Amino acid sequence: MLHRRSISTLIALAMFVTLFAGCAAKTTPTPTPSPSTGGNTITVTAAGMAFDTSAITVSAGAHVTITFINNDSGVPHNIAFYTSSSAATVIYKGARTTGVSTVTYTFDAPATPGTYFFRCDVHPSTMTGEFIVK
Ligand SMILES: [Cu+2]
Repeated sequence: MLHRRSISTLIALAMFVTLFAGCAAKTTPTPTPSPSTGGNTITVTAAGMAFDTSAITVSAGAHVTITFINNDSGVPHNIAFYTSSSAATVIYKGARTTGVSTVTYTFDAPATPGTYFFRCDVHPSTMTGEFIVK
């Protein structure tokens, strides 16, 4: 009698654990990747004469799509990518857009991983950042 009861208790416990585990698995949140790190579809905003990010990260050789939002009314901005901060060699130069406006830039990332450079060509001393290719 006691033996039979402990078996049914075990079964009930096993069912409870299975049910609980199933529930826990369902409610575990899936981590969503940050749009500005790792993804090849990126949104960058310019506002108050500044970019909202100091680093844009993409995969080597990836087809990159950047949605560029210029929230500075009446002010032209762009994003231009160069091999270094000397801005001598262009990787991709996004068209200037006067705010408030949104443009989409598409280009292929360098095939060689490294830390490159981006800036706004209109404000090259203040609006700059690292273009990281992994
Ligand atoms: Cu600018």
